[in-house]
Amino acid sequence: MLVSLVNTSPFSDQKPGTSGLRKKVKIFQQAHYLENFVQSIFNTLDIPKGAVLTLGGDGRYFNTQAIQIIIKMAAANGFAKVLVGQGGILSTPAASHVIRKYQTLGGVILSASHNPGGPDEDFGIKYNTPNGGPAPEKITEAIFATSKIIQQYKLQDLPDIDLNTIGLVQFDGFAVEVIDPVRDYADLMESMFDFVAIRHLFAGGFSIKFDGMHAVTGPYAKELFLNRLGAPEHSLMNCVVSETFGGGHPDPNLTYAEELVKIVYGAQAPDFAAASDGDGDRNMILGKGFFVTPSDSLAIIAANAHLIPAYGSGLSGVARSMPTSGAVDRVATKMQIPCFETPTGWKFFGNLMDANKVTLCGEESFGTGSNHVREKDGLWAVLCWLNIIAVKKQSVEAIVKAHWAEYGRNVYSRHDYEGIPTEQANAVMAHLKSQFSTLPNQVFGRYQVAQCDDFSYEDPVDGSLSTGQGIRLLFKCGSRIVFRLSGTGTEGATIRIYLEAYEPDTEQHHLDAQVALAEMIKIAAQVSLLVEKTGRTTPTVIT
Ligand code: VG1
Ligand code: CO
Repeated sequence: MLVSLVNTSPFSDQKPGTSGLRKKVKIFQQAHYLENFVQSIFNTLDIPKGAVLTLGGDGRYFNTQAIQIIIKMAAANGFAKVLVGQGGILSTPAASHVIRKYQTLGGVILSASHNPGGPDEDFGIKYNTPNGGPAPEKITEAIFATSKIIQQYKLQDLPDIDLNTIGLVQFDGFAVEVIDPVRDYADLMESMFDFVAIRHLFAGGFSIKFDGMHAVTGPYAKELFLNRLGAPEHSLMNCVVSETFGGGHPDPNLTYAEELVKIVYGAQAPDFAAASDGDGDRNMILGKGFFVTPSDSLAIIAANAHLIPAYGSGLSGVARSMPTSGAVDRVATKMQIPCFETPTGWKFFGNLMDANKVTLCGEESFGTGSNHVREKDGLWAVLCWLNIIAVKKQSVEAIVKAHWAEYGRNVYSRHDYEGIPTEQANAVMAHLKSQFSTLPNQVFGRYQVAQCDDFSYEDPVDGSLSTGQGIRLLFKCGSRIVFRLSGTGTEGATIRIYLEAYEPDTEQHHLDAQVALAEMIKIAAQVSLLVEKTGRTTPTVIT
């Protein structure tokens, strides 16, 4: 069946952001809206005979309705088969693995990641390429361009699929296979880590608490931590997937994972705690009364990777997004391996991993991963830490402090100002840009500006150029302030301010990051005029 769109599409002014298209559910529910985007994806693909599509999402509201529509569209667009996770579930890293393992023609992943879910909240959709990673800019641009001119979409007249029953459903020239969303992923994890050592660790009384935040990792955590590693049941919390994520904000940070943070800083604190986000690609790592910044976590995993069986033969290189702290750079220097600095967003790591230039990569926004898939991977990061702890037999805090003593500490914090009217946010960025030539050499207390610019990146593999990736204020001592507009929010604009100061002196390592960065925080306000232009005096989220 061909459905013609009247006039131009309802989607024509919406550009997909760094992680696909994220909008309110109500927008996705408009007539033809989802269909337009999906058809635009399919139109940009060359779909050969026999092509298979991976399909799944994080279980949020509208997930299963969207899946039924996409299955009918895949059939009409010439796919031979769709692999869909049972219940419509596939975490983002598990989807990436399924695409790679079964060599499908990419996949469609339904998620708005860490954004809330529900009838009045967010939905999202993205296409991942056959390497398992998010589509690069040239493909998302092509999808966007197509969505503006598209006149019709194709839909096959098929009955809805029973997504709850594992097995093959066959039609004339088309099939849907409902697969176990957990097994392949759990097998991959078991092949990479020393499960025997982690099992012993748990058997010896080492306690953990994993917070699934009512999102997609629940079933994965059950299989890994309870069934395969023998942890007691009370090691898990919020591990039943809910369409509204329990009414919460499934973002594993100190603000939104409040329930877990309270436990970790309370009398009953476990030895280790972690949380993951809506679609399972982010992670937050905590010890007893101790928070590990994602930038430090990346550096520490890199420094100890040789203790993990999958990385026993070493790392080819590492990469971090530009706003991520330089902690991992110091590890790379010592290990004499390359370190790449990319723009924000996982898609930039894919080319480096495909070309075998990097093994590990990460972002300050609670994303860490490796070349085992082409997405960041929350549970993988948790297993990295557990494997390292099982070998080193030290607490999380002791491991971090020993790392700082050896490499110095990159004191780091991110301040988010969410829901700012777009014009005000743009005014702040414009004001910063107007000072590119005047800020260099200016002195602010003990900090002198070396350089001020907008970050751009030339991909070392395909030579493609990405500009406008964040305003950098670089100081002569190596400290930095970065200003960026979020590309994933759905309400107004979000300004992110990233602050970093290098501290070699171990005497200072006990300091709280906000205290250690107080002077930088003032400089950020002074140069951006954020308070004057937005009326905001405090960030909505501090990490
Ligand atoms: C945020 C993070 C970024 C991350 C992106 C997707 O983007 O800052 O580091 O890659 O979310 O994460 P932005 O543009 O809002 O700063 V998620 O867990 O989709 O998958
Ligand atoms: Co996510």
